[in-house]
Amino acid sequence: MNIIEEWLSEHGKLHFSLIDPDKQPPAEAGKKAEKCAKYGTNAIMVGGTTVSSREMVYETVAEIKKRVEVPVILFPNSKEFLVDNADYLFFMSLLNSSDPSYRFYEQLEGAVVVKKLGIKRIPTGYIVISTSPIPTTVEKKTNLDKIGADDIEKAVKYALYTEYTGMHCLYMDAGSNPYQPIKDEMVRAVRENISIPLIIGGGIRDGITARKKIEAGADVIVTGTAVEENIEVVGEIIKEMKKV
Ligand code: 1GP
Repeated sequence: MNIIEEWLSEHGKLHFSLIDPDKQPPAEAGKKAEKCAKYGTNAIMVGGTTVSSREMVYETVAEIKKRVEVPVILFPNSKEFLVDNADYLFFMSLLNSSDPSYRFYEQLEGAVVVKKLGIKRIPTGYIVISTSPIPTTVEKKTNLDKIGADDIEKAVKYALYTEYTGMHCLYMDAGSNPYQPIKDEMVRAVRENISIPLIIGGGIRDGITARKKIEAGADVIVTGTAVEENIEVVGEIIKEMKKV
């Protein structure tokens, strides 16, 4: 069993809270993490597409670790911002990037850094689904082999590739604060085709939406914007997820 599978067997479906170190001072990030942990979140993810300071990542992780016991997982946008005080790292490839640096070269160079830091890796296939008429930050930053909101066949193809290359989980993301989350039909089709843990994020802003993703087959729900803008919603999401 990989670590995500272990957590799933221990806790049931999981909720991860994403904190962007660029959005608030480290001490405030620590307080947000503490609130999310009280609501029952299972891990704090630290990262974001626009992270720009290694020191901020380090300090943010340090403040979070002072206040919570749940694991802290780095969600990196570059090898430049890796730190050794988090518990885990999503060692991930943006599989549907048509830019090889996000798919391969950052990871190639990053591997040596990860070895040096000694941080535990969670090999992750990451795919971005384009659900919005206006591109999200991640879509603006990278050239994608676009997977549209209804492009189920293509999403399944990438999901199968992820499983067949030995990744420990698949993270399907609609990007931060998109027009709409990934559709339930897409989650269901992917779930029917793969057996590795399925992480779904992007645009999940209320309990019912989160529950529907779980019912469709998601194993982990990630919320970021809700943590930043309306943290009480995290409690509602976790409560609703537990009903499944
Ligand atoms: C983005 O999946 C995360 O990478 C979170 O998205 O900010 O829309 O919750 P939101």
